[in-house]
Amino acid sequence: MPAVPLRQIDVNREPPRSEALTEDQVRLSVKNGLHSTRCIDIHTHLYPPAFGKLGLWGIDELLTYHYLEAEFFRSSPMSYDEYWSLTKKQRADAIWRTLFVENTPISEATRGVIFVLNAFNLPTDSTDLTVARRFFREQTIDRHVDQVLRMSGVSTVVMTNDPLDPEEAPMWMNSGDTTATFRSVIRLDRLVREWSEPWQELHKQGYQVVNRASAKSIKEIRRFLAEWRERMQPVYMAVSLPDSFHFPDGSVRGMIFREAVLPACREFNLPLSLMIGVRRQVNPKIRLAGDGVGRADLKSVETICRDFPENKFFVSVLSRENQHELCVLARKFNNLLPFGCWWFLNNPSIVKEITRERIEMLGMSFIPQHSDARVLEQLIYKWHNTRRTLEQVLTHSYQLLVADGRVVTALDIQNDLGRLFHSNFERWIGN
Ligand code: FIX
Ligand code: ZN
Repeated sequence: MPAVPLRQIDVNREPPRSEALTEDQVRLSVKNGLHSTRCIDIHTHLYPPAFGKLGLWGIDELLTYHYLEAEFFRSSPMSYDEYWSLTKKQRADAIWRTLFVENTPISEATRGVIFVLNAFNLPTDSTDLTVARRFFREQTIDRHVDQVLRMSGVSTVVMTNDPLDPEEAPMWMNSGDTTATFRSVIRLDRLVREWSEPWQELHKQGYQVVNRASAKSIKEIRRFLAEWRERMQPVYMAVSLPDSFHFPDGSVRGMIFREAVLPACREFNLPLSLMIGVRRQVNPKIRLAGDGVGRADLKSVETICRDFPENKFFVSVLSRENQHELCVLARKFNNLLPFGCWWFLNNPSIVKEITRERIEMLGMSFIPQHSDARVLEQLIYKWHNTRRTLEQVLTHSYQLLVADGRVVTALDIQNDLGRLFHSNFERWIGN
């Protein structure tokens, strides 16, 4: 069939929704669709204003983000100890001076701060932070949250909530309030990582557990999960796992997984998010910035998806080398939903590669990105960058389709973006 003829048309005019788009019109339609489709950010470390100081925002938090701290230590002669002895404000000043004044803010994370400052019409080439600090000081957090969500095109922020975190847990015990905009997730790292640590914390919360996966402990962990599910009303449960993760492996972690976590997820119809490949604290001296990456053996994911067909899984893997295998596994198991270009992968060059292979192998049956934002205003640059990369990748995919003889309409694009930005997730969590 001949390619659709390129009629002489006004490429700046988007045709009616159901009219065939030519290759030239596709980009405009993708661009408009991306900017008019608000997204659910399915994994962040953000909190609503009700959680007080747990919610990070403003220029000093933006600059002391652990991504920037890792880059700071590469360009500054300052020792780790000297940096950690500074106040938050002094650290932000040091990072601004080193990465933004003395050097060009050309990396993904430094350019992100520039984009945020520019989005608020703040100077991006000042030698100090006086003007920026005054601006953020003048903001009231509730209105500021609404404005940032609007600027980011984000409808819903999904949090990371740790029922064993000594700072966060009491907030849920007392009031803890999720809103339609901020949805909660039960994060299980402490529970499943090394059982020798958390069982005392569960004991403190009144659960009769012992330092082994006894039948009584498993029963009490189920009660713990049920009570925290009632308290938090999570949209899913989540756990990050090392590159060395294997299942089954005869460990206490494996027992807790099989006997407590997976049955609880089925009982409450909650997906389980597996985030695999992080090597925690490869350099403890740089604290949160000290985590690394390792290629995981995804045969464990294959086993879990096959052995627990009633469970639904979000899966994100941290190693670039695992991405293609994850796509193949998603083709084998329809209870596996790949999501995001996590952490060290959230760079345009890699996001482009990952998203293209996902479209080529999975169509639109995946979730392209999450921000992993730790500081509120990061949503602005992280989702700007995601939309910019998706515009290139999606335009190319639709243009190939048009060239190969299938009509593409604005409605097709709108439906596809709806899947990528929210309805794949909504369907998975049972909305
Ligand atoms: O395990 C996680 O949720 C990771 O995303 C974090 O530990 C990590 O520090 C991060 O924020 C990456 O973007
Ligand atoms: Zn995260």
